[in-house]
Amino acid sequence: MLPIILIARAIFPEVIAKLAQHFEVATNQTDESWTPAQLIQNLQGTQGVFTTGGERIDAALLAACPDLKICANMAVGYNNFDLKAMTAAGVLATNAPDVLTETTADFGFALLMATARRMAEAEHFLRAGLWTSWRYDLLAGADIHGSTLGILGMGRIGQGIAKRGAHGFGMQVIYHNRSRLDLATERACKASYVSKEELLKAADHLVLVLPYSASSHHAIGAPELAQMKPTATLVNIARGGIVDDAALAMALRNKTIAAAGLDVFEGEPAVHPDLLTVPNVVLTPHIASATLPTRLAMANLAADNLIGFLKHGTPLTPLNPELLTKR
Ligand code: 8YV
Repeated sequence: MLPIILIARAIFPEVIAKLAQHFEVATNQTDESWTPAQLIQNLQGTQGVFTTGGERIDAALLAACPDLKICANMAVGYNNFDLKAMTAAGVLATNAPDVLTETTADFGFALLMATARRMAEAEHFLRAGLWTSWRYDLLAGADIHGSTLGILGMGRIGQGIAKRGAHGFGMQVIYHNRSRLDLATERACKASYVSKEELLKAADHLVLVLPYSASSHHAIGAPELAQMKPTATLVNIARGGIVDDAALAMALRNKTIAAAGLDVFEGEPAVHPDLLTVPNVVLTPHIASATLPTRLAMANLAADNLIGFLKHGTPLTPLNPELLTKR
């Protein structure tokens, strides 16, 4: 009998077809997010689940799904997984790193540029028919070339953004991270390690690329925003909850900082109503990894993790590999 797997949201038909060569595949035909209870119900009797980043896998779910052996996330971030509970329950977790690094770094840089150069505001202005004459400071923004790029969270995507800034735009790059990078990586990124306080004070453009956890919750709130330059740009492509969105909306309204670009939100897809009413913020619906080739590569990696583990015991990108040695 083939192992049974569940794909929790709609994904590429060719990836479903690939999985169907190895498993009995159940899918979420409606593509609506299931409630935890619905997810548990649909997981009964399944050995593997293909998750897309929004499905919470925690101790309660694991206790209710005793057949589950692997959860394969189609995302590099895995804050939807309670990894400790999964490891305790003997359930393997995998994510989808690397394949999205450059695409996501492209988007982070694009969002930085759109934000600093006020592109969304300018387009709304034009569409509203407000462009009636030239003015010396019309929608004037901040320079990117030659400015100081700050990066909070210097993993693969952070490094990709640093390289774009340093090599493409002559930016001075500073970063803060849980641990300092080795010298060769710092050199390749032309990046200098600074304290978080120094980063907040010195960055002209601050990009957040750190993982979400209890310790990064509201890493940027009112006290941190107050330390930034009034001319600064803040970009969040990491996770909702890293920024205190209510405090940010107030800081944007009061011009504590000049502008923000946000791809992720606390409680998304809901967006804090105050952010919708401030003009100096560019808002996008969590699309930093969204190019078709990259999303396909992410889906294939999640699928290959399911196949690798359930068929051969060798997943490609395990998050709790200690379970493999115990098998
Ligand atoms: C995903 C992401 O699209 O990989 C991540 O961590 O944030 C995005 O690339 C999102 O998690 C939904 O799958």
